[in-house]
Amino acid sequence: MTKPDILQVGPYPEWDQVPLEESFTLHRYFEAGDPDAYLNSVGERIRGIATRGELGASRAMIEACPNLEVVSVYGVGFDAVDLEACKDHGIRVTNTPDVLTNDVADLGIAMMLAQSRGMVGAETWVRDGSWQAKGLYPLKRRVWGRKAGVLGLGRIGFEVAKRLAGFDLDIAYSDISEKDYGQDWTFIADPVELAEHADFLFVTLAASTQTRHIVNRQVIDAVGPDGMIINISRASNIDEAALLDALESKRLGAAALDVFEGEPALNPRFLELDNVLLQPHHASGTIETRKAMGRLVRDNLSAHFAGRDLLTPVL
Ligand code: 8YV
Repeated sequence: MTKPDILQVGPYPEWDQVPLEESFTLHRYFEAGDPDAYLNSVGERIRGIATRGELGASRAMIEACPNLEVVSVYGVGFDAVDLEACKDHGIRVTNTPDVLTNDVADLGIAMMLAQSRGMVGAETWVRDGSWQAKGLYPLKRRVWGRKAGVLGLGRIGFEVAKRLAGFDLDIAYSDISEKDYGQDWTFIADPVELAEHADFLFVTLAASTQTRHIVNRQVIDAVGPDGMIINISRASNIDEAALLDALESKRLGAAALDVFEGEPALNPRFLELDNVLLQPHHASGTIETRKAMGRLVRDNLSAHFAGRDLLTPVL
């Protein structure tokens, strides 16, 4: 049986690459010197696209593949896939929910702790001899017992809130509607009011055109000079220019960010700031989770081409 032709948009670890190649003929878009010319040359043959959350698939890419049937995303976020284009052409879309939820929540909590307690600076303080030369490291802010706001109580937001409860934080959340999880968490629909409540505002919503810049200047100012914004979702959920202004002027106390507009390039203004913790979009970046994500990408593709139900369909 001939293997279905798959356009591979970004690299995967070897443990995914090998089994993918056993089942499919892969066309490595990410290695093409001239991506448009490459797409023109292979487009006709492509029946599936294997992509990653942050890379997605544009309308131009989708429409360059007239025989495309399915897009399989290595990631829970599918905001970078042009879903309208997929609907227009009857193309299925899958993602990798659930398997990454706990790791993403863990990193959000770790970022809050690291930034609030100044762990990165404290590590440098030890390594560069400042401890011996200058004495005690400057005091930082407590985490336990303070107030948290979770913007988006989906799978990841829920796991973040569960963990925050372990630190005795007073937890409020915002979502489209109140959730009945039997927890003692306060529902505050309005993001500005949620931010007023929060010392730590976690941004955990799935990104879409509706959520673009939901964390705007007003929300940022409501978190305030004593507060911190932690983003483990997508950069587009925050007005990044407003965030930078607020961090620079200290109208916002701190931020801990795993995602950036235009990543992996990022606005150089971030690099000048001492009140921000920067992470390279690796909230799901553990060996265990990435293996589970890779398997789900393959299993969805295999299910589709075998005519079985998709495991985790988006469309
Ligand atoms: C991944 C992600 O870092 O799940 C998502 O939506 O953005 C992340 O888990 C990414 O997809 C890996 O390339």
